[in-house]
Amino acid sequence: MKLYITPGSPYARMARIVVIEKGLEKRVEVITARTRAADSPYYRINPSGRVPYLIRDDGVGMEESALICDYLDRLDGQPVFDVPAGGEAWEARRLEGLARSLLDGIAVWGRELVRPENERSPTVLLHEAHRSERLVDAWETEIASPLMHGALNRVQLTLACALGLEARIPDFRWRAGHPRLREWFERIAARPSFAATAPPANT
Ligand SMILES: N[C@@H](CCC(=O)N[C@@H](CS)C(=O)NCC(=O)O)C(=O)O
Repeated sequence: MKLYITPGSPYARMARIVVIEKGLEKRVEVITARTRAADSPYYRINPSGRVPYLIRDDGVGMEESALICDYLDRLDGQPVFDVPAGGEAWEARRLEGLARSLLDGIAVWGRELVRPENERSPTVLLHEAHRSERLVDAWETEIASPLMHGALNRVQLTLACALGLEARIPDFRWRAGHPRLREWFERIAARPSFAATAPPANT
């Protein structure tokens, strides 16, 4: 299988972490794609031009981090990233939505910052900065949920990849005033799979 990524993408990072956590390094070749470039050869592989993108053993390609993570997690028939079923499933999905919301907002913020300075929108930058502040405040409380502790699951994976974008966005300084979230993040960030996939600073 082939997994197309970029080193700075938090969505691709989720899939890369699953590859490592599930010991799939020999089965999944990780390839750096050239995104956001006119006429990139990658567009002939994935028409959307986005990462992550997984080309399965049967040659079929698919995008969307959640789908790819689920697929990789299920290859051995023993998924570990699943959240509980039954009544707790709603709580898990609620928290997953909250983590996704932070991730999506910060991704928009980061995308704005890679544009040439004269093309950046101060309105978008401010909007996303404020959104992230509100969501990080909410997470300082929500992090107490039992779902955010114990075995790594896809809600934790999403939130950790969102918070990890501090490496690429200098103004995303979420740690101050959020001691519980900081402690939680540092525990997750110490895992070899997170350390091996840390995003480079935005240059
Ligand atoms: N909803 C998608 C988002 C993927 C996404 O936005 N990837 C960005 C990198 S963080 C990308 O490939 N951007 C390149 C482009 O927009 O052309 C997912 O969860 O996989």
